[in-house]
Amino acid sequence: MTEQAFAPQRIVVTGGAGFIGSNFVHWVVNNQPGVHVTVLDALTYAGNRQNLAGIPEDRLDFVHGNICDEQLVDQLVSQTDAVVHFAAESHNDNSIADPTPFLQTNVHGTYVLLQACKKYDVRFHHISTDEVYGDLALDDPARFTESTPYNPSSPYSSTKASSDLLVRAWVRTYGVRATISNCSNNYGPYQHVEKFIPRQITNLICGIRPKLYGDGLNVRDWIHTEDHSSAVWCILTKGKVGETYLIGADGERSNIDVLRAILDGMGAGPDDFDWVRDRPGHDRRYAIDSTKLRTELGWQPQHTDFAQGLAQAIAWYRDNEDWWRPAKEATEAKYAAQGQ
Ligand code: NAD
Ligand code: TDX
Repeated sequence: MTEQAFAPQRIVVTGGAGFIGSNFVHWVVNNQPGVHVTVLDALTYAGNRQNLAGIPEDRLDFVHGNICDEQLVDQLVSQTDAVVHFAAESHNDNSIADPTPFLQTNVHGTYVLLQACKKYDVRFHHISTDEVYGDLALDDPARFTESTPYNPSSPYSSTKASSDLLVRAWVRTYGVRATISNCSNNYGPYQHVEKFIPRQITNLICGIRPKLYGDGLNVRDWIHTEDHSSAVWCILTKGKVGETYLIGADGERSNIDVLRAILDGMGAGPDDFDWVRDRPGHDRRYAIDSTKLRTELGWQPQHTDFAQGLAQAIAWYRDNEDWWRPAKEATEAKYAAQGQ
Protein backbone atom coordinates (compact mmCIF):
# COMPACT_ATOMS: atom_id res chain seq x y z
CA MET A 1 0.00 0.00 0.00
CA THR A 2 1.43 3.35 -1.02
CA GLU A 3 -0.46 5.69 1.31
CA GLN A 4 -3.10 5.51 4.02
CA ALA A 5 -6.22 3.80 2.62
CA PHE A 6 -9.02 6.13 1.57
CA ALA A 7 -12.49 5.02 2.73
CA PRO A 8 -15.22 6.94 0.88
CA GLN A 9 -18.78 6.65 2.24
CA ARG A 10 -20.49 8.49 -0.64
CA ILE A 11 -19.40 8.22 -4.25
CA VAL A 12 -20.70 9.75 -7.47
CA VAL A 13 -20.42 7.36 -10.42
CA THR A 14 -20.70 9.06 -13.81
CA GLY A 15 -21.90 6.84 -16.63
CA GLY A 16 -23.24 4.37 -14.04
CA ALA A 17 -26.06 3.26 -16.36
CA GLY A 18 -23.63 2.14 -19.07
CA PHE A 19 -21.89 -1.21 -19.46
CA ILE A 20 -18.84 -0.92 -17.21
CA GLY A 21 -20.27 1.76 -14.93
CA SER A 22 -23.34 -0.31 -14.05
CA ASN A 23 -21.23 -3.41 -13.42
CA PHE A 24 -19.09 -1.26 -11.09
CA VAL A 25 -22.17 0.01 -9.22
CA HIS A 26 -23.40 -3.58 -8.71
CA TRP A 27 -19.91 -4.56 -7.54
CA VAL A 28 -19.78 -1.72 -4.99
CA VAL A 29 -23.29 -2.43 -3.68
CA ASN A 30 -22.45 -6.13 -3.33
CA ASN A 31 -18.96 -5.78 -1.88
CA GLN A 32 -18.82 -2.46 0.04
CA PRO A 33 -21.79 -2.46 2.44
CA GLY A 34 -21.30 1.03 3.90
CA VAL A 35 -21.01 2.92 0.62
CA HIS A 36 -23.80 5.01 -0.92
CA VAL A 37 -23.74 5.51 -4.70
CA THR A 38 -25.12 8.43 -6.70
CA VAL A 39 -25.19 7.69 -10.42
CA LEU A 40 -25.05 10.64 -12.82
CA ASP A 41 -25.96 9.48 -16.31
CA ALA A 42 -27.39 11.21 -19.38
CA LEU A 43 -29.00 7.97 -20.64
CA THR A 44 -27.65 8.30 -24.15
CA TYR A 45 -28.28 5.42 -26.58
CA ALA A 46 -25.66 3.49 -24.51
CA GLY A 47 -27.21 4.08 -21.08
CA ASN A 48 -30.05 1.97 -19.71
CA ARG A 49 -31.77 2.50 -16.36
CA GLN A 50 -32.56 -1.25 -16.36
CA ASN A 51 -28.84 -1.96 -15.84
CA LEU A 52 -29.30 -0.81 -12.24
CA ALA A 53 -32.50 -2.75 -11.54
CA GLY A 54 -32.63 -4.61 -8.24
CA ILE A 55 -30.34 -2.28 -6.28
CA PRO A 56 -31.95 -1.29 -2.94
CA GLU A 57 -33.19 2.32 -2.85
CA ASP A 58 -31.20 3.18 0.25
CA ARG A 59 -27.94 2.35 -1.54
CA LEU A 60 -28.49 4.25 -4.79
CA ASP A 61 -29.66 7.64 -6.06
CA PHE A 62 -30.07 7.95 -9.80
CA VAL A 63 -29.66 11.42 -11.32
CA HIS A 64 -30.59 11.77 -14.98
CA GLY A 65 -28.24 14.48 -16.23
CA ASN A 66 -25.21 15.47 -18.24
CA ILE A 67 -21.62 15.72 -16.98
CA CYS A 68 -21.32 18.92 -19.05
CA ASP A 69 -24.02 20.58 -16.88
CA GLU A 70 -21.84 22.71 -14.58
CA GLN A 71 -24.55 23.57 -12.05
CA LEU A 72 -25.70 19.99 -11.63
CA VAL A 73 -22.14 18.69 -11.38
CA ASP A 74 -21.24 21.38 -8.83
CA GLN A 75 -24.19 20.40 -6.66
CA LEU A 76 -23.46 16.65 -6.77
CA VAL A 77 -19.71 17.01 -6.25
CA SER A 78 -20.25 19.31 -3.24
CA GLN A 79 -22.01 16.43 -1.45
CA THR A 80 -19.68 13.50 -2.11
CA ASP A 81 -16.36 12.02 -0.99
CA ALA A 82 -15.27 10.85 -4.45
CA VAL A 83 -16.16 10.86 -8.13
CA VAL A 84 -15.55 7.74 -10.21
CA HIS A 85 -15.75 8.89 -13.81
CA PHE A 86 -16.90 6.30 -16.37
CA ALA A 87 -19.17 8.48 -18.53
CA ALA A 88 -17.95 8.68 -22.10
CA GLU A 89 -18.81 8.15 -25.69
CA SER A 90 -17.09 4.79 -25.96
CA HIS A 91 -17.40 3.31 -29.45
CA ASN A 92 -14.60 3.73 -32.02
CA ASP A 93 -16.82 3.20 -35.06
CA ASN A 94 -19.23 5.92 -33.88
CA SER A 95 -16.33 8.32 -33.34
CA ILE A 96 -15.24 7.84 -36.94
CA ALA A 97 -18.75 8.58 -38.22
CA ASP A 98 -19.26 11.64 -35.96
CA PRO A 99 -16.59 12.82 -33.49
CA THR A 100 -18.61 15.76 -32.08
CA PRO A 101 -20.19 14.08 -29.02
CA PHE A 102 -16.81 12.52 -28.19
CA LEU A 103 -15.25 15.97 -27.90
CA GLN A 104 -18.15 17.23 -25.79
CA THR A 105 -18.50 14.36 -23.33
CA ASN A 106 -15.01 12.93 -23.16
CA VAL A 107 -13.05 16.19 -23.14
CA HIS A 108 -15.37 18.97 -22.01
CA GLY A 109 -17.30 16.73 -19.59
CA THR A 110 -14.08 15.63 -17.89
CA TYR A 111 -13.04 19.29 -17.60
CA VAL A 112 -16.35 20.17 -15.88
CA LEU A 113 -15.90 17.34 -13.36
CA LEU A 114 -12.28 18.32 -12.66
CA GLN A 115 -13.26 21.92 -11.98
CA ALA A 116 -15.86 20.80 -9.44
CA CYS A 117 -13.45 18.35 -7.77
CA LYS A 118 -10.90 21.15 -7.55
CA LYS A 119 -13.45 23.52 -5.96
CA TYR A 120 -14.54 21.04 -3.26
CA ASP A 121 -11.24 19.13 -2.93
CA VAL A 122 -13.01 15.88 -3.84
CA ARG A 123 -11.09 12.71 -4.75
CA PHE A 124 -11.39 11.90 -8.48
CA HIS A 125 -10.79 8.62 -10.28
CA HIS A 126 -10.67 8.78 -14.06
CA ILE A 127 -11.51 5.67 -16.11
CA SER A 128 -9.52 5.49 -19.31
CA THR A 129 -8.44 3.00 -21.92
CA ASP A 130 -5.31 1.28 -23.22
CA GLU A 131 -6.15 2.78 -26.62
CA VAL A 132 -4.45 6.05 -25.60
CA TYR A 133 -1.13 4.27 -26.27
CA GLY A 134 -1.94 3.51 -29.91
CA ASP A 135 -1.20 -0.01 -31.06
CA LEU A 136 1.54 -2.66 -31.12
CA ALA A 137 2.67 -4.90 -33.96
CA LEU A 138 1.53 -8.52 -33.72
CA ASP A 139 5.12 -9.73 -33.27
CA ASP A 140 6.23 -7.00 -30.85
CA PRO A 141 7.32 -8.62 -27.56
CA ALA A 142 6.42 -5.37 -25.74
CA ARG A 143 3.21 -4.62 -23.85
CA PHE A 144 1.89 -1.22 -22.73
CA THR A 145 3.14 0.09 -19.37
CA GLU A 146 2.48 3.31 -17.46
CA SER A 147 5.47 4.91 -19.21
CA THR A 148 4.47 4.07 -22.81
CA PRO A 149 4.13 7.35 -24.78
CA TYR A 150 0.63 8.45 -25.78
CA ASN A 151 -0.08 7.82 -29.47
CA PRO A 152 -3.86 7.52 -30.01
CA SER A 153 -5.22 6.56 -33.44
CA SER A 154 -8.96 7.23 -33.51
CA PRO A 155 -11.20 10.19 -32.68
CA TYR A 156 -12.40 8.14 -29.68
CA SER A 157 -8.97 7.32 -28.32
CA SER A 158 -7.63 10.83 -28.96
CA THR A 159 -10.45 12.32 -26.86
CA LYS A 160 -9.75 9.79 -24.09
CA ALA A 161 -6.04 10.71 -24.26
CA SER A 162 -7.00 14.40 -24.08
CA SER A 163 -9.07 13.78 -20.96
CA ASP A 164 -6.18 11.88 -19.32
CA LEU A 165 -3.90 14.85 -19.99
CA LEU A 166 -6.41 17.23 -18.41
CA VAL A 167 -6.46 15.05 -15.29
CA ARG A 168 -2.66 15.05 -15.09
CA ALA A 169 -2.52 18.83 -15.46
CA TRP A 170 -5.20 19.39 -12.80
CA VAL A 171 -3.23 17.18 -10.41
CA ARG A 172 0.00 19.03 -10.97
CA THR A 173 -1.27 22.60 -11.22
CA TYR A 174 -4.19 22.62 -8.79
CA GLY A 175 -3.38 19.65 -6.56
CA VAL A 176 -6.56 17.78 -7.47
CA ARG A 177 -6.49 14.38 -5.73
CA ALA A 178 -6.86 12.23 -8.83
CA THR A 179 -5.80 8.85 -10.15
CA ILE A 180 -6.16 7.41 -13.67
CA SER A 181 -6.63 3.82 -14.81
CA ASN A 182 -6.20 2.60 -18.38
CA CYS A 183 -7.93 -0.72 -18.93
CA SER A 184 -8.02 -3.19 -21.81
CA ASN A 185 -11.13 -4.53 -23.63
CA ASN A 186 -13.95 -5.49 -21.28
CA TYR A 187 -16.59 -8.16 -21.75
CA GLY A 188 -19.52 -9.30 -19.62
CA PRO A 189 -23.22 -8.59 -19.02
CA TYR A 190 -24.92 -5.31 -20.08
CA GLN A 191 -22.46 -4.59 -22.93
CA HIS A 192 -24.13 -2.78 -25.82
CA VAL A 193 -24.81 -4.81 -28.98
CA GLU A 194 -22.64 -2.43 -31.03
CA LYS A 195 -19.49 -3.95 -29.44
CA PHE A 196 -17.67 -6.96 -30.89
CA ILE A 197 -18.62 -9.85 -28.57
CA PRO A 198 -22.30 -8.92 -27.97
CA ARG A 199 -22.75 -8.11 -31.65
CA GLN A 200 -21.65 -11.55 -32.76
CA ILE A 201 -23.61 -13.43 -30.05
CA THR A 202 -26.83 -11.51 -30.76
CA ASN A 203 -26.34 -11.84 -34.52
CA LEU A 204 -26.26 -15.62 -34.13
CA ILE A 205 -29.38 -15.56 -31.93
CA CYS A 206 -31.13 -13.45 -34.64
CA GLY A 207 -29.97 -15.66 -37.52
CA ILE A 208 -27.64 -12.96 -38.91
CA ARG A 209 -24.12 -13.96 -39.92
CA PRO A 210 -21.37 -12.52 -37.63
CA LYS A 211 -19.16 -9.82 -39.17
CA LEU A 212 -15.37 -9.76 -38.94
CA TYR A 213 -13.36 -6.64 -39.87
CA GLY A 214 -10.28 -6.71 -42.11
CA ASP A 215 -8.18 -9.89 -41.86
CA GLY A 216 -9.49 -10.76 -38.39
CA LEU A 217 -5.97 -10.94 -36.96
CA ASN A 218 -6.23 -7.81 -34.79
CA VAL A 219 -5.55 -8.66 -31.14
CA ARG A 220 -7.45 -7.40 -28.12
CA ASP A 221 -6.53 -8.04 -24.47
CA TRP A 222 -9.80 -9.20 -22.85
CA ILE A 223 -10.74 -8.68 -19.22
CA HIS A 224 -13.99 -9.54 -17.47
CA THR A 225 -15.77 -6.36 -16.40
CA GLU A 226 -15.99 -7.59 -12.78
CA ASP A 227 -12.20 -7.65 -12.62
CA HIS A 228 -12.17 -4.08 -13.96
CA SER A 229 -14.54 -3.11 -11.13
CA SER A 230 -12.41 -4.64 -8.38
CA ALA A 231 -9.31 -2.96 -9.83
CA VAL A 232 -11.00 0.47 -9.89
CA TRP A 233 -12.07 0.10 -6.25
CA CYS A 234 -8.53 -0.97 -5.32
CA ILE A 235 -7.05 2.12 -7.02
CA LEU A 236 -9.67 4.48 -5.57
CA THR A 237 -9.02 3.31 -2.02
CA LYS A 238 -5.34 2.32 -2.08
CA GLY A 239 -3.85 4.09 -5.10
CA LYS A 240 -1.41 6.96 -4.85
CA VAL A 241 -2.78 10.36 -5.87
CA GLY A 242 -1.29 11.57 -9.14
CA GLU A 243 -0.52 8.05 -10.37
CA THR A 244 -1.69 6.07 -13.39
CA TYR A 245 -2.37 2.32 -13.16
CA LEU A 246 -2.84 -0.05 -16.10
CA ILE A 247 -5.54 -2.70 -15.67
CA GLY A 248 -5.33 -5.97 -17.60
CA ALA A 249 -5.71 -9.72 -17.09
CA ASP A 250 -3.29 -11.23 -19.65
CA GLY A 251 -6.14 -11.98 -22.05
CA GLU A 252 -4.63 -11.38 -25.52
CA ARG A 253 -6.63 -13.03 -28.32
CA SER A 254 -7.09 -12.41 -32.03
CA ASN A 255 -10.58 -11.39 -33.17
CA ILE A 256 -10.90 -14.48 -35.35
CA ASP A 257 -10.07 -16.73 -32.39
CA VAL A 258 -12.71 -15.01 -30.26
CA LEU A 259 -15.27 -15.22 -33.05
CA ARG A 260 -14.55 -18.92 -33.63
CA ALA A 261 -14.98 -19.55 -29.88
CA ILE A 262 -18.38 -17.84 -30.04
CA LEU A 263 -19.38 -19.81 -33.16
CA ASP A 264 -18.34 -23.05 -31.51
CA GLY A 265 -20.07 -22.15 -28.23
CA MET A 266 -23.31 -21.44 -30.09
CA GLY A 267 -23.32 -24.51 -32.29
CA ALA A 268 -22.32 -22.79 -35.57
CA GLY A 269 -19.53 -23.81 -37.96
CA PRO A 270 -16.07 -22.13 -37.95
CA ASP A 271 -16.71 -20.33 -41.25
CA ASP A 272 -20.29 -19.24 -40.60
CA PHE A 273 -19.44 -15.52 -40.70
CA ASP A 274 -18.85 -12.68 -43.22
CA TRP A 275 -15.63 -10.77 -43.79
CA VAL A 276 -16.50 -7.07 -43.94
CA ARG A 277 -14.82 -3.73 -44.64
CA ASP A 278 -12.05 -2.89 -42.17
CA ARG A 279 -12.33 -0.04 -39.66
CA PRO A 280 -10.34 3.00 -40.90
CA GLY A 281 -7.18 3.40 -38.79
CA HIS A 282 -7.90 0.03 -37.10
CA ASP A 283 -5.45 -0.57 -34.23
CA ARG A 284 -3.59 -3.83 -34.71
CA ARG A 285 -2.92 -5.04 -31.19
CA TYR A 286 -3.39 -3.95 -27.58
CA ALA A 287 -1.56 -5.63 -24.69
CA ILE A 288 -1.39 -4.54 -21.05
CA ASP A 289 1.38 -5.08 -18.51
CA SER A 290 -0.44 -4.66 -15.18
CA THR A 291 2.60 -5.38 -12.97
CA LYS A 292 2.40 -2.02 -11.16
CA LEU A 293 -1.21 -2.55 -10.05
CA ARG A 294 -0.49 -6.13 -8.97
CA THR A 295 2.76 -5.49 -7.10
CA GLU A 296 2.09 -2.04 -5.58
CA LEU A 297 -1.61 -2.44 -4.71
CA GLY A 298 -1.95 -6.25 -4.54
CA TRP A 299 -4.76 -6.56 -7.09
CA GLN A 300 -5.42 -9.87 -8.89
CA PRO A 301 -8.04 -10.72 -11.54
CA GLN A 302 -10.50 -13.50 -10.60
CA HIS A 303 -12.08 -14.31 -14.00
CA THR A 304 -9.06 -15.65 -15.83
CA ASP A 305 -10.82 -18.53 -17.60
CA PHE A 306 -11.87 -16.81 -20.85
CA ALA A 307 -13.79 -19.84 -22.18
CA GLN A 308 -15.90 -19.91 -19.04
CA GLY A 309 -16.44 -16.11 -19.12
CA LEU A 310 -17.50 -16.27 -22.76
CA ALA A 311 -19.93 -19.13 -22.05
CA GLN A 312 -21.47 -17.01 -19.28
CA ALA A 313 -21.74 -14.03 -21.64
CA ILE A 314 -23.46 -16.17 -24.28
CA ALA A 315 -25.90 -17.44 -21.63
CA TRP A 316 -26.56 -13.89 -20.41
CA TYR A 317 -27.50 -12.65 -23.92
CA ARG A 318 -29.67 -15.73 -24.48
CA ASP A 319 -31.47 -15.11 -21.17
CA ASN A 320 -31.85 -11.34 -21.58
CA GLU A 321 -33.29 -10.81 -25.05
CA ASP A 322 -35.70 -8.18 -23.71
CA TRP A 323 -32.70 -6.11 -22.67
CA TRP A 324 -30.89 -6.03 -26.04
CA ARG A 325 -33.67 -6.49 -28.65
CA PRO A 326 -34.76 -2.81 -28.66
CA ALA A 327 -31.25 -1.66 -29.75
CA LYS A 328 -30.43 -4.44 -32.20
CA GLU A 329 -32.18 -3.39 -35.40
CA ALA A 330 -30.95 0.22 -35.40
CA THR A 331 -27.40 -0.90 -34.57
CA GLU A 332 -27.30 -3.34 -37.48
CA ALA A 333 -28.84 -0.74 -39.83
CA LYS A 334 -26.03 1.66 -38.93
CA TYR A 335 -23.38 -0.99 -39.57
CA ALA A 336 -25.01 -1.98 -42.86
CA ALA A 337 -24.90 1.64 -44.04
CA GLN A 338 -21.13 1.64 -43.28
CA GLY A 339 -20.55 -1.59 -45.21
CA GLN A 340 -19.88 -3.45 -41.96
P1 NAD B 1 -20.88 2.73 -22.51
O1 NAD B 1 -20.94 3.45 -23.81
O2 NAD B 1 -21.49 1.39 -22.37
O3 NAD B 1 -21.54 3.64 -21.37
C1 NAD B 1 -21.31 5.02 -21.27
C2 NAD B 1 -22.32 5.60 -20.27
O4 NAD B 1 -22.04 7.00 -20.14
C3 NAD B 1 -23.77 5.47 -20.73
O5 NAD B 1 -24.58 5.08 -19.64
C4 NAD B 1 -24.13 6.86 -21.19
O6 NAD B 1 -25.50 7.18 -21.04
C5 NAD B 1 -23.26 7.72 -20.27
N1 NAD B 1 -22.96 9.05 -20.84
C6 NAD B 1 -22.49 9.31 -22.08
N2 NAD B 1 -22.35 10.64 -22.24
C7 NAD B 1 -22.71 11.22 -21.06
C8 NAD B 1 -22.77 12.55 -20.61
N3 NAD B 1 -22.41 13.58 -21.38
N4 NAD B 1 -23.18 12.79 -19.34
C9 NAD B 1 -23.55 11.76 -18.53
N5 NAD B 1 -23.52 10.48 -18.91
C10 NAD B 1 -23.11 10.21 -20.17
O7 NAD B 1 -19.34 2.70 -22.14
P2 NAD B 1 -18.49 1.58 -21.41
O8 NAD B 1 -18.03 0.59 -22.40
O9 NAD B 1 -19.19 1.15 -20.20
O10 NAD B 1 -17.20 2.44 -20.98
C11 NAD B 1 -17.17 3.14 -19.74
C12 NAD B 1 -15.83 3.82 -19.58
O11 NAD B 1 -14.79 2.86 -19.62
C13 NAD B 1 -15.51 4.83 -20.69
O12 NAD B 1 -14.85 5.93 -20.09
C14 NAD B 1 -14.56 4.07 -21.61
O13 NAD B 1 -13.70 4.95 -22.28
C15 NAD B 1 -13.82 3.22 -20.61
N6 NAD B 1 -13.25 1.95 -21.13
C16 NAD B 1 -14.06 1.06 -21.79
C17 NAD B 1 -13.54 -0.16 -22.20
C18 NAD B 1 -14.41 -1.18 -22.90
O14 NAD B 1 -13.90 -2.24 -23.26
N7 NAD B 1 -15.68 -0.96 -23.11
C19 NAD B 1 -12.20 -0.46 -21.95
C20 NAD B 1 -11.41 0.47 -21.27
C21 NAD B 1 -11.95 1.66 -20.86
O1 TDX C 1 -18.52 -6.30 -35.82
C1 TDX C 1 -17.35 -6.13 -35.46
N1 TDX C 1 -16.37 -6.86 -36.06
C2 TDX C 1 -15.06 -6.75 -35.72
O2 TDX C 1 -14.21 -7.44 -36.29
C3 TDX C 1 -16.98 -5.21 -34.41
C4 TDX C 1 -18.04 -4.38 -33.73
C5 TDX C 1 -15.65 -5.12 -34.07
N2 TDX C 1 -14.72 -5.85 -34.71
C6 TDX C 1 -13.30 -5.78 -34.27
C7 TDX C 1 -12.74 -4.39 -34.09
C8 TDX C 1 -11.76 -4.57 -32.96
O3 TDX C 1 -10.52 -5.05 -33.45
O4 TDX C 1 -13.29 -6.35 -32.95
C9 TDX C 1 -12.38 -5.66 -32.09
C10 TDX C 1 -13.14 -5.12 -30.89
O5 TDX C 1 -14.00 -4.09 -31.35
P1 TDX C 1 -14.87 -3.19 -30.35
O6 TDX C 1 -15.76 -4.06 -29.54
O7 TDX C 1 -15.47 -2.09 -31.14
O8 TDX C 1 -13.77 -2.65 -29.32
P2 TDX C 1 -12.43 -1.74 -29.50
O9 TDX C 1 -12.51 -0.91 -30.72
O10 TDX C 1 -11.26 -2.66 -29.33
O11 TDX C 1 -12.59 -0.77 -28.23
C11 TDX C 1 -13.05 -1.29 -26.96
O12 TDX C 1 -11.99 -1.49 -26.06
C12 TDX C 1 -11.34 -0.34 -25.60
C13 TDX C 1 -14.08 -0.36 -26.34
O13 TDX C 1 -15.16 -0.17 -27.24
C14 TDX C 1 -13.47 0.95 -25.95
O14 TDX C 1 -14.40 1.77 -25.26
C15 TDX C 1 -12.30 0.69 -25.04
O15 TDX C 1 -11.63 1.89 -24.76
